[in-house]
Amino acid sequence: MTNTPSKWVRAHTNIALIKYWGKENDELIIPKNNSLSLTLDAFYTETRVTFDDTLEKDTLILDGEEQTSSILSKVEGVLNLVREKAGITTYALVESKNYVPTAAGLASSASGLAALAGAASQAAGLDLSDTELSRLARRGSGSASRSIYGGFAEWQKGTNDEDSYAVPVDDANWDLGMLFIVVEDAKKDVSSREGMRRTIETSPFYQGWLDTVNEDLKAMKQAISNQDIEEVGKIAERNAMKMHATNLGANPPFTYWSPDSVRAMAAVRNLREKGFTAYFTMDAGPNVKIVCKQSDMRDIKQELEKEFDAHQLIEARPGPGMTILD
Ligand code: 2P0
Repeated sequence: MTNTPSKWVRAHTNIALIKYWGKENDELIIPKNNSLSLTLDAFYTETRVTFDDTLEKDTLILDGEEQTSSILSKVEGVLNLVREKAGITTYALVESKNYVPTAAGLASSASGLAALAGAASQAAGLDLSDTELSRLARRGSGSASRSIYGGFAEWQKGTNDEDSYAVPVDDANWDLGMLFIVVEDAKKDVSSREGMRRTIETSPFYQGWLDTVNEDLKAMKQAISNQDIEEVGKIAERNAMKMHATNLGANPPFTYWSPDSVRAMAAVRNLREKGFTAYFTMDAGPNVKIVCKQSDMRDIKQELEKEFDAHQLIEARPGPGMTILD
């Protein structure tokens, strides 16, 4: 089993419509609240892993370049869990390719850590269930737990390492799309890890988030079962705004919004005035993602091209769960 590469494993990124914001347990990555996401077709990572007894350290090659940053420590965390479970003592070579439209700045730990969980467990000869894969991916990055599944997935927070994992909710095989407005970020980043931690510790608004997120989740699941895109978008937008409001209340305060993010949000409101079903969500960065109808995406793009460059606009549709490639 060792010294033989795994097959390539592909996992797609996901965007949360009910956000994960805050950890109950930092080490195990147990979240404070359940979250719910849509896995997308447009962005994904392919990874293979080789446990190799000639290596002197874990090595991550991403798009042809060796990585040494925080992403390597997340990768090592997942590799350690796999080694422990399989009784392997050698280091691993992790080869990864990110399929993200050029210049989009959308590299995602969700697809990366989910693909790693699949490839590393396979390289180690472990035959894990989807639930076990979701738990393993979660230990690399919380949002990765949801990328095991296609369509809508809910990460059920649970209370410990065993019962905190994602479950599939709906395959999203309906007229739903997501249009990305990719905007420039001039500011220095606050990582989502640091942002969550600071918000929990210092923001008086964080309790308001916790007090209301379950209502949003319940309403979102109802809207999904009704295939009601208008309602899905409305709930996603207000949930995202609440998450971002907690950050403004932190000490020191911070925001992921750039001036162009605000311009993009105004453009989405403008789309609504023109009669489109269009709502936005935002994550730990300045890009704005529009929840809309797939069948409207072309027209919406045309409208937005009056204000943004065509290369800033990227179309995405619901995507599949993790797959092993032949
Ligand atoms: C989400 N985000 O639900 C939320 C919304 C960003 C904003 O999950 O610390 O990279 O590795 O568990 O998963 C980004 O955080 O954080 C994220 P860790 P992760 O998608």
